[in-house]
Amino acid sequence: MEEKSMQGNGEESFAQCGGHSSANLGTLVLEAIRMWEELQGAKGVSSQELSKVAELIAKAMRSSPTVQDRALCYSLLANNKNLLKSYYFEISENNAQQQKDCLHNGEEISCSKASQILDTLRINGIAVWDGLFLDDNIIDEATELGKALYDEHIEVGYKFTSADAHKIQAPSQIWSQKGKYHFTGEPDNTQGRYRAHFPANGKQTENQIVNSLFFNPHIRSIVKRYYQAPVREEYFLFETLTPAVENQKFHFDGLTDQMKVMVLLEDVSIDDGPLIFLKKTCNASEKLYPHFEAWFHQAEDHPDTDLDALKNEGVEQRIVTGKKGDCIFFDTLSLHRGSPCTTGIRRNVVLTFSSETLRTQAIRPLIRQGIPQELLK
Ligand SMILES: O=C(O)CCC(=O)C(=O)O
Ligand SMILES: [Fe+2]
Repeated sequence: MEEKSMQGNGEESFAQCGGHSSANLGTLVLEAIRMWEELQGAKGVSSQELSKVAELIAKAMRSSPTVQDRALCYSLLANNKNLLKSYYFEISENNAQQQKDCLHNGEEISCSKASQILDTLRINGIAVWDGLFLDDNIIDEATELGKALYDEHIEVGYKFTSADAHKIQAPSQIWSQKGKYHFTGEPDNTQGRYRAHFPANGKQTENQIVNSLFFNPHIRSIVKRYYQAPVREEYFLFETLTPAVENQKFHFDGLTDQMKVMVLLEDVSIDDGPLIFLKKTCNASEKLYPHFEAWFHQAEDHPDTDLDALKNEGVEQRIVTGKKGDCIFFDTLSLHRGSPCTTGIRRNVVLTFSSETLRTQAIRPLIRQGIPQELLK
């Protein structure tokens, strides 16, 4: 980590804010800090003024900020609740605008069913393409592979659930004919949930079954049009859920734009641990803000969700049971949770896409884990 030494340049206030000289900071960040400090002298700060500062920070974060820029902006937002809230609404609004602006000149949608899925997805944050893979051999092939990976995990798992496993980097990283992947399962993951992860990072994996699902043109086209921004295949999961009692809390998966596409390999009934999703939670709102705030501070846990209050605002809960071959698209910046299998087993795969939206660009540099602790105030 390169860090230039502090120089006395008379910019006391910048040093107080982030402990760095202005020589290290981008112009937009300096402008934001200057404006923020001027506002501190004023009696009250209006919401327009807050969003002006937020806008400057967002612009700075989208233009290759240095680690000092990022640390300073993180600290500024983390220490000023009203500014953080304004930032949340600002970057969500930027995304909404980006989607509107691009809607008229996007690529062609593959078919009318895909258009329907896209419309529903925009309203609800979730849409199900029933039987997209019905009668497709790929489902049976993926099921066989998922079972083989689970069996392998159970063997490898015994080796790596000892106390020492946590000290080893990626303890269960495996290279085999099946490709490069790693497992998580008890006790690392929540109860009864086993996952084989295939990283893709925008490229084909070494496994052809994974690739033919992950690079399906209908799916990619829907995800790309949903965001109206570049999308990237991040990682692919084979999931096996076995009976458990633990319930997940409602959560977002992170702060950046991400879509998960769950393909059911077998029928999923209410006993098989279906996904639980809150429709119409894909847009920023006062009620969702506590979840954003918790993630921003990297809190240990998500806050409890006041379901009744959300329902009063038109939010509906969907318990996503379904049939083998169904394909469930969901925006992971909407509230959702896993539910435990009571008696059954759930087998499915999950395709995870990220998108380089204006929101993603404004928030990624501010993810706390990515900023050296010693630069944070
Ligand atoms: O497996 C599920 O039903 C949902 C788990 C979850 O929260 C996720 O995959 O993001
Ligand atoms: Fe999740």
